[in-house]
Amino acid sequence: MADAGMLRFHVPEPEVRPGGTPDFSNVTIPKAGSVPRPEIDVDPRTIRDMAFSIIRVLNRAGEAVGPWAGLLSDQELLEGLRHMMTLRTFDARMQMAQRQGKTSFYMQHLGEEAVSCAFRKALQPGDMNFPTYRQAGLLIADGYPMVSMMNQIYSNEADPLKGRQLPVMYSSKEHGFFSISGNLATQYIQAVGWAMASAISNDSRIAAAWIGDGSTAESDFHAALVFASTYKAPVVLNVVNNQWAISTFQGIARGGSGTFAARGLGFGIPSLRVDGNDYLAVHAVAKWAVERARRNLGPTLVEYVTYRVGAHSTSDDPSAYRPKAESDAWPLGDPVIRLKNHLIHNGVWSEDRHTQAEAEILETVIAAQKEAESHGTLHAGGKPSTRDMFEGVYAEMPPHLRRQRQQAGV
Ligand SMILES: Cc1ncc(C[n+]2csc(CCOP(=O)(O)OP(=O)(O)O)c2C)c(N)n1
Ligand SMILES: [Mg+2]
Repeated sequence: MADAGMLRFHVPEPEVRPGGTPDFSNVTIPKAGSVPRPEIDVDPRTIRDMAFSIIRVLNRAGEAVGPWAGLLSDQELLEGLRHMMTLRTFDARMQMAQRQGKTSFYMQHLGEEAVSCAFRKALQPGDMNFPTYRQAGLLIADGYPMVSMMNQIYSNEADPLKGRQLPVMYSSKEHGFFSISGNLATQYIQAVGWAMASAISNDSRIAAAWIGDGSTAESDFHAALVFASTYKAPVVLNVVNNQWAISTFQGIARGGSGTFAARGLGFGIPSLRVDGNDYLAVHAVAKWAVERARRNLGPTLVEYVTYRVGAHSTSDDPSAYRPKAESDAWPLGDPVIRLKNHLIHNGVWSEDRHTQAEAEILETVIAAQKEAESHGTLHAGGKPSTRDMFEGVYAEMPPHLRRQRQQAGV
């Protein structure tokens, strides 16, 4: 009681700072296969503890174990591995292209590839994602052309978005990928609204909302949960906890709730945590949540526990705020290596085939890059036409825009 009368301001601090030894001993990792798989119409009140555990399928020996295993064939898993490897190679090439001045900006997915690649395979055509900038795997795993993604990154003459969006802010209605907004969390509430509209019109399509750990501090996140809970919107509420929000550690946005998944409990929303570096676990949990939405059972909140291995973006230097070797100490491993080891364990893959696949994928990505660069890069070659600036906003161009277009002489 010595402090009575003197208030102290509390600011959560990360365990370790640059120069220190990485320490994740506070992250409790349940054994693979140990978390039960409830029926999809389970009473949310009976599974509250799932918001504090981690659903895992792949164990250290590369085996798929427990009640969430067994949904995907070896063929589907091989395809999943290829998607994650493609995203990783795509990232490496585009990161390099930014350093070469071919684009102004890029954001990598290193370490988080399983989240978006595996989630996409749980959806049906017509379902709509409201992604952040760190879910390009949704497009890769759905077969969206890499050339189109690169054209967007280069803002060249073939950019489907005609230079109007920041690089990596793709958009494709056909591939269920809503235009990305740089204003974080705004799309969470839009996803819920889209899902409500789908239910109102007795459609069968569901929505997937996406947000990072840091952005859950925005009020839009909480407003979205109110609407999703009240109207039982057919939506999967995804929170990607990659431990960092640029230089801010996840403890700031999480506050006192213990986990991000626990945020859903106050809204009566079933809330699960899953090993975000385990392709099989991500897919199985996504399937469970998608099925609930499709069967009118309402929203599910899913927290993906993962780690952002790379910098936040090409404008960031993580050595200023976290130990360099922190990603090596991350206890959930690397999603590509874990799925590779599982497929080797299943006898359908080998180190040699993996090396060969890496070379093939690199060749494919480089070919796409060459094609994209033939349409221009940031400072060279073709650009979107100035005329495009006036198009695509109004169904009928208002007179003032027509006048401005004439003045521009295009
Ligand atoms: C409303 C809003 N506030 C701040 C920013 C600047 N900003 C861009 S990314 C970012 C960090 C987001 O972290 P998180 O939500 O954890 O996603 P991650 O980058 O880790 O995937 C911030 C603060 C923004 N774009 N929009
Ligand atoms: Mg984050």
